[in-house]
Amino acid sequence: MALEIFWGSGSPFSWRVLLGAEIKGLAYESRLLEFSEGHLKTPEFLQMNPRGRVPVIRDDGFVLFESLPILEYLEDKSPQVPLFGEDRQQRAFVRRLISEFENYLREPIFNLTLDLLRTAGAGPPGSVMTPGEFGQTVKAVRRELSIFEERAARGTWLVGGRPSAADVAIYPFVATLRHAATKAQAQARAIGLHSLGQVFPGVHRWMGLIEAMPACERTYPPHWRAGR
Ligand SMILES: N[C@@H](CCC(=O)N[C@@H](CS)C(=O)NCC(=O)O)C(=O)O
Repeated sequence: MALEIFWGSGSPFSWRVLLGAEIKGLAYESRLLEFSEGHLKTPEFLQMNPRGRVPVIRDDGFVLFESLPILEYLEDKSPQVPLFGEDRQQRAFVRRLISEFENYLREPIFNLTLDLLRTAGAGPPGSVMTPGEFGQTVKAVRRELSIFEERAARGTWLVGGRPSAADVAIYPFVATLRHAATKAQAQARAIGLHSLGQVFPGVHRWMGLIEAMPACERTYPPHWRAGR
């Protein structure tokens, strides 16, 4: 059985896996699940991932969830187009950038994204943050994006001369924040994140590199394309 990828539209964790598979040129069966239809909470899906979350892959009967281990699995399965660097130092650098993102930026950027979407009436169920939480989260996102801006300002891939797992792991979250900012324009303007290009020109240029890849076009969240 071919590699299957179970994913959700607009899920940055899922987007990581789709982007990785596309960049590697892997053949896969796309299994798009609908959050609102309860597809992630069916007994069949919960058997694959008891947390009821995407992404999940199934490869010849082997089931794996958690986006970053999935990227590592795809790398081992198909090392010809490397996502984790071409030598030991590049590999360490890719992992360091992912680790920094996971530890310092992923939570605040994702929480801010969800909050902007909820404010705009477009997010998943859940309550919006208190003003105090919101302020702290914005501060953390701006601080970490400023640090990331220094790396992105070179206008190249984050590591080496090709897209790596660092680009793949980070881009979907920044793109999802940008999308949320277009939905909640007044709030985004109030916190100075309405135009990433103005505030973080390096990040904006780096996003352009990724967006020029056919892999990005092919994995662009379908419900965004439909204007939702
Ligand atoms: N740590 C997981 C996070 C996966 C995750 O939170 N996915 C979200 C979509 S962005 C999900 O499936 N949420 C469904 C739910 O919580 O019911 C990963 O890296 O794959």
